[in-house]
Amino acid sequence: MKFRRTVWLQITLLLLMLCLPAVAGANSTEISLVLSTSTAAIGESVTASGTTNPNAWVPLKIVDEEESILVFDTWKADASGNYSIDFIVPDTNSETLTIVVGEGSNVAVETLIVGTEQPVVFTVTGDGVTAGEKTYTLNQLKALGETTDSYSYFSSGQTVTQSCTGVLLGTVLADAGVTDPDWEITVLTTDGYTHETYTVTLQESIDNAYLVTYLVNGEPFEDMGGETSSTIRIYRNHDDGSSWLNRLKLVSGVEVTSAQPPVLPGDVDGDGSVDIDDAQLIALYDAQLTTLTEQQLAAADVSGDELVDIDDALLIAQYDAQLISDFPVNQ
Ligand SMILES: [Ca+2]
Ligand SMILES: [Ca+2]
Repeated sequence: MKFRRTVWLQITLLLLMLCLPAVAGANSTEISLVLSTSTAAIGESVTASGTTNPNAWVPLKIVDEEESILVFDTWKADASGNYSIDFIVPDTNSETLTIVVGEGSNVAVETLIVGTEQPVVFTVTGDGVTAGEKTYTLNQLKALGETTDSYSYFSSGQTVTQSCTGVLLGTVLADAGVTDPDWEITVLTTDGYTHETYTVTLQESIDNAYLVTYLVNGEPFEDMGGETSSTIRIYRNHDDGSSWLNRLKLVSGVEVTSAQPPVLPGDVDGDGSVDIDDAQLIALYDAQLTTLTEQQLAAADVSGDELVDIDDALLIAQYDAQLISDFPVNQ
C-alpha cells in the first residue's frame, strides 16, 4: 500500500512538472529583442538586449543561412527582467545571421547582416608603437572611449562653435603603447596640407585636447575617395588654452618619433667618450672630407660659437691631453 502511494506521488509530480512550463508560459512576459546594429562585420561586438521575465535565463542562438547553430549561450535577466548580451559576430560564409533569444514558444528573432570588414581609418606608426604600427577601424576607435566636446573658431567676424565627437589622441596613443610625454607626434594628412603645428609633443597634444574626430555636429565627414580618402579630422585647442580649434583636415594617422638623446659636448662619434677620434672627425669635416649629422654638429661645437671648425677640434685635442677640463660651451 505504501509502495503504491509513492508511485502515485511520483506520477503526480511528473505530471505537474510537465505542466509547469505551460503554466509559466501562460503568465510570462513576451521576450523582446533589439540589436545594437543591423550590420556588423565578423569579429565585431554586437549587443542584444530586451526584456523578459524577472531573473529568467535567456538562451541566445546565432543561426546561419544553412540553419546551423554557430553560437549558443545563456545569460540571466535582472530582477526587472532586463537583459543585455554582448556577442562577437562568429566566422561565417553567410551574408545574414538569425539571432534567436528565448525558448519554447516565447522567442524573439532578429536578422543581422554580416557586413564586409571595416576599413582602417587611423594608423599610429613609429617609435614605441606596439609592433611598429597599430591600425584602427572606426569601431575600434570608438571602443577606446568616445568624447564629445565643443571647439570654436572665428570666421567672418563670428565665433562658430562645433560639437565634435571622437577619441582623444592621447588615449589612442596610450592604447598603441606610446606614453613618453616628450616624444613628438606628427599628424599625417592625406591632402598634403602642411602646417608647422602638425608636429607636437605627446604632452602638448594632451594639453591642447587633440581629438581624433569622426563626427562634427553629429554628422560624419564625407569620404573623399581616392588618394585623399579619409573620414577623420583632428581638432585641437589653441596653445594659449582657449577652446578655439585648429582643424587638421583629412587625417590618416600619426607618426611617433622618440625624443633625441641628450648630446654630450665633444662626443661627435657618439661612442660615449670625448677623445682624439672626435677631434679627427671635426678636422675631416672642416677639410670637407666628411659630413656630420645635425646631432653630430650639435655635439661638435664645443666652443659654443655656433660654428663647427678646427677650433673645436683643437679644444677636444686639448681636452684629450688633459690640458683643459671643460669646454667653453659648458661654461
Ligand atoms: Ca667620442
Ligand atoms: Ca665651434
